[in-house]
Amino acid sequence: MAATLPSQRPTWKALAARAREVPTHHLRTLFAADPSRGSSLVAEGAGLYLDYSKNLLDAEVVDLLIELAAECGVFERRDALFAGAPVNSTEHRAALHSALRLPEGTSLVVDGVDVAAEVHRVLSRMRAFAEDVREGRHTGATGKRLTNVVNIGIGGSDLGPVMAYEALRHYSDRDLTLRFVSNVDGTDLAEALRGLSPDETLFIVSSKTFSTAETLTNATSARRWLTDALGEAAVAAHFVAVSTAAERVAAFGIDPARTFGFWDWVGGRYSMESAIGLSTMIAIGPRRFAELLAGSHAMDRHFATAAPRENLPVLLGLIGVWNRTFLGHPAVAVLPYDQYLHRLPAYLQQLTMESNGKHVTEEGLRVDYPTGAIYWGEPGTNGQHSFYQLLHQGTTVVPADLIVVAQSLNPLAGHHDLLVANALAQAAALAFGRPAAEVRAAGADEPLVAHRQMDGDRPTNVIMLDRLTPYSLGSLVALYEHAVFVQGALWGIDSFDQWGVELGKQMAAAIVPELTDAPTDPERDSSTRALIERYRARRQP
Ligand code: G6Q
Repeated sequence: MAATLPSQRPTWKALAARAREVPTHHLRTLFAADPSRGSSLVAEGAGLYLDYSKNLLDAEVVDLLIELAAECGVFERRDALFAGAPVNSTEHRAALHSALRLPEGTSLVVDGVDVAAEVHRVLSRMRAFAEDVREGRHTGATGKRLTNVVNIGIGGSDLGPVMAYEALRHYSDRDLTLRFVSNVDGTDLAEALRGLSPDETLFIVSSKTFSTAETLTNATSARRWLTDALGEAAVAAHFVAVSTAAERVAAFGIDPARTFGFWDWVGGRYSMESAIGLSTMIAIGPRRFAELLAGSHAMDRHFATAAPRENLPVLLGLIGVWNRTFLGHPAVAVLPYDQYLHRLPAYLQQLTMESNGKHVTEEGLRVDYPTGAIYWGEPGTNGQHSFYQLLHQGTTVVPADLIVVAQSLNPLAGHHDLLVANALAQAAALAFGRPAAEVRAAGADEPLVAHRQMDGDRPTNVIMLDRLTPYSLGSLVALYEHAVFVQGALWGIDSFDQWGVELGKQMAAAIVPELTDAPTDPERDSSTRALIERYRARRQP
């Protein structure tokens, strides 16, 4: 049977028809017509609560979205994902991040290999090393305790570890200093090393392929910084690697006994719970790291087994499709009301946009509907004092996910109620707005009524955690991983490849020699040529 787009399906067309009716409703009228929305359009699982009632949909639309997902094979694909089938079809690989958090003693055999056993072998080596560092048994070349840990990696080998370290700082060993270097801009490494003493510094070079230009350049400079102070022999005690490419690691000079492996079935942006999480484990300790894995595993089980109407990743994913594809909203704002989650928007930017920013289906058909939304954000309440103006009154509707934590880890008198009140108020203000009549009734001067009136009807999800713990963070991360999967599966795209990032990398490699003495490629466009010439004229010797 020839491949077709999901947009050809009658259920898709029924949803498109429902979307055309949306402008005739308002969240005010939807809530007035069904006062139970706030308790019926909600779901709970793996320690998280999702209130999706303030979206422009009703139970019937949710049912249609679930029907469409079923017709598009989303639930079969979910089962294939967990079973280790090659769901990353363009790279012929499984995407088995869920196997990283299988409990010890379980088994999952893929292509004759028990991947769960492999995972626990590596976890046990990570545990031993992390404990040695935390307890000062693994010392530097001069015998000093290694109290500074610098993770060098980029993209998936950086964003997860940074986000997790920041999110779980409360649980981290405060005697340790953790720093993260990703940008090939020398400033990143220079600033990360400022104030650190080489004899107390451990470098973790995190690179799945161990061929990423930025990471190898940073690792080489870090190595020089260390050996200039302590000599070549110090590399063995001060450098470890996390990679699937053992030979390249050895060629760089890192001891294979200090190399922590993972597998090609772990995608970069899905790798924070593999050995790529070594910095996280050193910071919070193996027991807390196990809780992180347990939280993700609980969400995996929830995704695999809960009925679609009660299934958080299914609901969050389908609401994303409704807002992006059927209502046409181009972006999603991620608004964590927890300072510890301040890097979550950056982390989710990669997870969502690198996974679902695709314009062809797995069969290579050009889609005729919008796919992956632009994810961005900042922690509340900071965002409220900057860009929320556009969220409330701008001409682009930006649906938002507000993440609220019930119990503060730093309960200073008066702070947390104010924080939570702001989150709840913003979600309600975005939904219900402020009609002109209300503004007038409040005594506003007539010329200001139009300025002070707010349309509302801005969709939001509220995700509530009881407390930010390794477990709830694991659950939250897996929620988004699987919501992204649901969207990609419905759109018919491969959420696990990233071909779009190749071209720029290749072109940069070709431009490098032209920035010094190689002649400029005459085929280059006039803009790039002129910029190269301008740079060469100003370049530092
Ligand atoms: C993630 C991407 C990408 C990758 C980096 C780093 O899904 O593939 O962000 O993580 O390019 O790659 P290495 O870990 O191989 O250095």
